[in-house]
Amino acid sequence: AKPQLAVVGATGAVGSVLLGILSERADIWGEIRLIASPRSAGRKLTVRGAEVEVVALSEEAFDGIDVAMFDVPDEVSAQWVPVAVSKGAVVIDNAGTFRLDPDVPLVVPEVNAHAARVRPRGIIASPNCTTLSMIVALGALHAEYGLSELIVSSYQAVSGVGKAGVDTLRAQLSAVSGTELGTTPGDVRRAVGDTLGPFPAPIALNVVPWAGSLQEDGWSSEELKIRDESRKILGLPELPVTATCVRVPVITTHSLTVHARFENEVTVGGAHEILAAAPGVVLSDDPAEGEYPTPADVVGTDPTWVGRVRRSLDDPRALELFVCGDNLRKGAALNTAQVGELVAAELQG
Ligand code: 2RA
Repeated sequence: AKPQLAVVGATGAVGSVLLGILSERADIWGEIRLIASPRSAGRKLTVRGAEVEVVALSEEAFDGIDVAMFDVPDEVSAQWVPVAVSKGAVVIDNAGTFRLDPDVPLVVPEVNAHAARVRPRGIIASPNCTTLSMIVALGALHAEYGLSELIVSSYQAVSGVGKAGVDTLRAQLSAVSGTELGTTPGDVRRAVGDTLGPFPAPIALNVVPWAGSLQEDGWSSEELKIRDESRKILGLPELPVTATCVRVPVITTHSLTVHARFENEVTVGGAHEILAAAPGVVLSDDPAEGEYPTPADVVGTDPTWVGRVRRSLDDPRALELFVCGDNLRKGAALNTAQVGELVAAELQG
């Protein structure tokens, strides 16, 4: 029999994208049960072309479920993932709660699919969207050249903080459009007034060097996630990683500049070959023709897009890259769906 799937957080930003992805991909699931907070119970959502009624999160909601995909805040995941596991489900969790637990594999199918089979707690974690937006390309380069250091800067879209982020950018854009703002200190800030929403500074006509919460010594949670998660996924616990995370006025699709240093000398031609052949990666790198990825072109697509591949001028072992990935698709929902497919194949095999 086909495995029974539950989607927990079906009505959220990532949940909605996940229902679309489950409808597009091979139909490997028996029932797809939609679960959300009691306040969303009773709503009807479309999945695989049919309307399905959302049920409230409860212990009974997991009856008969083989695989549960969670797209909920950390505290909801901490409370309910163990419940789903106790009811016999394998959980694929998108929250930060279990990602660094040594008994929970952190899986990106193109990079470390093998890790999904060893899950002592019955949980598989899916990485943060910023890590996911670059790691498929880096995994391919690492497999060939051996990664020895990573320095990245992110250019993160506002949908990374959910609907409030998107609503805030849209409201601020209408407050500044058709004006002469952006020419004197504070003029944009005054125009957007108290509509900063989830951001610490105006996000329209601006870039903000901050994403996530404040951690020790001035680092942001988002920067530490890139470091910790990349190390775990690549199996390089000592890898030197430095990240600076920046929010930009883009709705969806995170971008990163990457300085990647390797054990061995690299060439642009070699890197092009590896990236062009890597599953889940699209190489778009012809600057003479104005060809490189941008969020406006990448949004809504599945792969990790890579361009601006250069060998570092002062280091024959290092590459510079520009990478874009849709933070709601590969950055969240798609990776969850792909991990689910690995588990389903295993349960049926
Ligand atoms: C962000 N990566 O973009 C985060 C969401 N987990 O804010």
